[in-house]
Amino acid sequence: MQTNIGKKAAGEKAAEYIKPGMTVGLGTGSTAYYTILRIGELVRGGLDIRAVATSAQSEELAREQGIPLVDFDKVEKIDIDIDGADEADAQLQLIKGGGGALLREKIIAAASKEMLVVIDEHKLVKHLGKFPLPVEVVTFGWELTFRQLSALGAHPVLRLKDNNRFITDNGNYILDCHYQKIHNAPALHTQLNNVPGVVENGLFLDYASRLIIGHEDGSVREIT
Ligand code: ABF
Repeated sequence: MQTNIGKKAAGEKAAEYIKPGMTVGLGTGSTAYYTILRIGELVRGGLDIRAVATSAQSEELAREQGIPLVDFDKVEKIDIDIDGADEADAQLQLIKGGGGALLREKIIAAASKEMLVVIDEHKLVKHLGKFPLPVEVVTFGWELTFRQLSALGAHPVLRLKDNNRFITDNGNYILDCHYQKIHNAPALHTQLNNVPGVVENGLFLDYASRLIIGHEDGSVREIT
């Protein structure tokens, strides 16, 4: 994978917030990838932490790096969750789920005292919505769910992978909804999650406590 300097800078910076004894949420995606590599270095250097992964992909990477993992059901609270995003605005509102892990990511984020979001500069937007909003739906009756989302103006598209239906770690489908611009994210979040068959959507509203933005020159700035 070609190194994205901004993602690497942001991902590694986030690891500086981890303290000994913490329980850490490990995000999914190509920016959180650098965080996990850095945490692996710190653990091998003696940092005593334990981690919960937001996806099978991140769990595998963490194991390879020697990061101690714990089952989420054995965890009371996560101290810091570090994850990527597909879009973020200056109010730290996010669209996530481009990697298909949004359900576990949101569960982990909700269980965390702090959520650090690591992005490169291209993810910072004025208005959410240009990136299609991922919506996770159960496979049972998904066509009806699709039609109901269409009737709400969501312009859903069933996500495919290698010409097959993409299946999440939880055995569900993803419908990517094309809004172009989201005007009232809280209202949309409620509307989507009230549609029978919808499990969760990729709007992460009021979860993030810190946005770490990496630039192509390797510099990093933060919004809290
Ligand atoms: C993950 O990070 C997903 O929710 C999101 O799709 C992904 C995208 O970020 P990156 O550009 O870092 O791969 O949390």
